[in-house]
Amino acid sequence: MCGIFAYCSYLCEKDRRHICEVLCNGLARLEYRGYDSAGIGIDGDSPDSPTILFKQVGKVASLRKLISQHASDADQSSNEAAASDAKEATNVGIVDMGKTFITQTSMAHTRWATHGQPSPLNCHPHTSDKTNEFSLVHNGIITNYKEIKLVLEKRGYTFHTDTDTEAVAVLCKYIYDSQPNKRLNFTDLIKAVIKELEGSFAFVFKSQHFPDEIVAARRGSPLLVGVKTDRKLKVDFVDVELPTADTTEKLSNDTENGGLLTVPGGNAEPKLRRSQSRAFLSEDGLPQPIEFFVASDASAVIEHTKRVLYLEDDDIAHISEGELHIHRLRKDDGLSSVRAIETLEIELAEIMKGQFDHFMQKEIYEQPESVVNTMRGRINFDSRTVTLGGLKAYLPVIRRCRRLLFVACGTSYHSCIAVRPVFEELTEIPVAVELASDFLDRKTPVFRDDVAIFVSQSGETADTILAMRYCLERGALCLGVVNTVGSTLSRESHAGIHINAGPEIGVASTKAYTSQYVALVMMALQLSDDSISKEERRQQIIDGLHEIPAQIKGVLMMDKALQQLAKETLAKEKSLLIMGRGYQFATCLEGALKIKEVSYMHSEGILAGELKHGPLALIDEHLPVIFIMTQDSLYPKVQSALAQVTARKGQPIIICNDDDTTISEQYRTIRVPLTVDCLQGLINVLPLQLLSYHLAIMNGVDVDFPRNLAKSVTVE
Ligand code: G6Q
Ligand code: GLU
Repeated sequence: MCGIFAYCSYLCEKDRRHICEVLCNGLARLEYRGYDSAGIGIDGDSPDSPTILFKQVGKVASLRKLISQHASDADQSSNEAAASDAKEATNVGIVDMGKTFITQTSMAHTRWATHGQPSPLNCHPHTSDKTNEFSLVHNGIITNYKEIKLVLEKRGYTFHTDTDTEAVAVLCKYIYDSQPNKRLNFTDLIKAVIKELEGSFAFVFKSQHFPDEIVAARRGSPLLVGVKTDRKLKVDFVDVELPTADTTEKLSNDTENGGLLTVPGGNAEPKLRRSQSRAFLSEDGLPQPIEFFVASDASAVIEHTKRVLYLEDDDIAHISEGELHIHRLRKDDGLSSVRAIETLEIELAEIMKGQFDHFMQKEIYEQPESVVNTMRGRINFDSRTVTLGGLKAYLPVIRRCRRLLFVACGTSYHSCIAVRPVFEELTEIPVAVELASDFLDRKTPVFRDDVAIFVSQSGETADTILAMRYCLERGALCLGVVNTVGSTLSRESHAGIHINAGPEIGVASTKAYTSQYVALVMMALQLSDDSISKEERRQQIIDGLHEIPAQIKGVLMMDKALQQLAKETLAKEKSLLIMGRGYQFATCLEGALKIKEVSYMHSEGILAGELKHGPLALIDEHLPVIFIMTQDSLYPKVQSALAQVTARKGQPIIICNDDDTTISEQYRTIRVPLTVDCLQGLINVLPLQLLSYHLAIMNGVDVDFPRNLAKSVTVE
């Protein structure tokens, strides 16, 4: 769901070309989050000249082209092209890319449209007016934007785009214009703006009235701040500066004004300023060169710095004069009074494609390593013990709980379905698996003796976060199983585990699925390590996990054969059924989702036990069906389902074990190694991941940027 990137440099001389390069590179790292259009906003030639905007539909490459066409040293033809640009693509003609800035603030955005078609006009940054008094980039949805627009239109303000975001830009101007003595500082102005907003957001604001400053704010969408300086920071945290009065009330609706917003008197500075951001004070007290990078996630920052600070909901970050200040809307909301400056553990190489053509391909191939990383330090294969540090303190509570409630979306939901049987078997606790959106729609009853487990690769999925907050309010113990360190889910849950799969950039989740699967199996093993009756089964599963990385490697060597199979049997098809049952039902759902989301071919995962209850009507000699028929206690039942399909001239492709001799030669098979029944899904999903990848390529799909999707759905 969209990418935000802002770059502030203080006392570091940078030319415009470098600034644009940093912004576009930052966007390129975030492109997997949303990519129907992109834009940047940079300083004009003088402090009071309008912010320069470049906005373009398509991916970041199209934006780079637009910028280069406007560069002062561009060739004549491209300058002519620049001159003919639609006016909304940029507000300038030719730009001197050689101009340098000692201090500057700039912003960038890659969009996943929610309100208003992708177009240069609807692209961010959005502005308050033609002179760009206020400009901003936004991630999320402002749910009360229509009411705000209506009020502002009554006050004579005009709008030019179809987006919700523009209402916030104009609201900035309205509040600035309306304050009696223009004394609001930038932070207080943005506080006044945010108090009027409903919905989810991450913002970065810039203004002509506050040159060389930016304000960033978040509620429900992630934002972090990277810090780059040659100096050692005095302390590794930033104090949170609390307001003197509680400023949470919305602006009163002034009835004399016909129910329009009224504006606070505007205390230029909060009476009590907690500190001067001790982290950025230099030894000699003199200002020091420093750079800040505000981004939706760490992948945009890692090439510049590993020192980052994660903003919490309702934090307002103000960057000015080489300092970062963190403010809050509310006086005492129980959050920590400091924000730690942490050190990122990811490496730049982890967010590069390396020798692979796509991130999805790279991440499929990373799975032998990523599952090892998930188990590293947590499973001792000699003593056959499992230790999940993040859960240790909560094991007794979890073992006594009334119900284990798994809540997730998409692929993460499938990983919960995959482990439901083994959780029930090993813990003997009732297990419910819920899709976050439906769980909230139903207002599902939740109790204090429930344990809710939220599984999310990004840790930022709005539906899953809202479900967790729903459970937190009802007193359930809330655990997170997350891949992204520092994400909202990992920070707001009581405890949990990181799956340590490394950054997953491809929109279609692959290595996160197998790592979530492994992490959840480890959780079930840990919860049952007090049960003598389960000991033998636990050891069988732990021994099975030990072999999984090598077995995954073996299946990946079938890639070429699977590519051929895709080409010969599926490439031209319009629909595909994937059938299985028991432990393999999740595999069917996950395989179908992969094929849908990257190859755009309709695909449906079907519980083989349901075949006779309707889906059998679909079967004929034309419709391709993949059967998952690996060895487990349900093999005979899947066999009878297969017989029903072949009796109706179905032409199944069968995923079976290497040594299975019962399969008739007339059917195509995909042979995979045998492992423990509850782990077999880790192996069986791989051919489906590879098939979906190859089908997508054959269909000419941009695999890492499938249409209409984004990597992290941070809106409901
Ligand atoms: C699957 C997609 C998508 C994803 C969900 C949940 O390939 O990436 O279905 O699994 O949107 O995302 P999180 O796991 O980040 O919550
Ligand atoms: N709702 C805003 C828009 O549609 C922001 C979308 C996004 O997060 O990219 O422009």
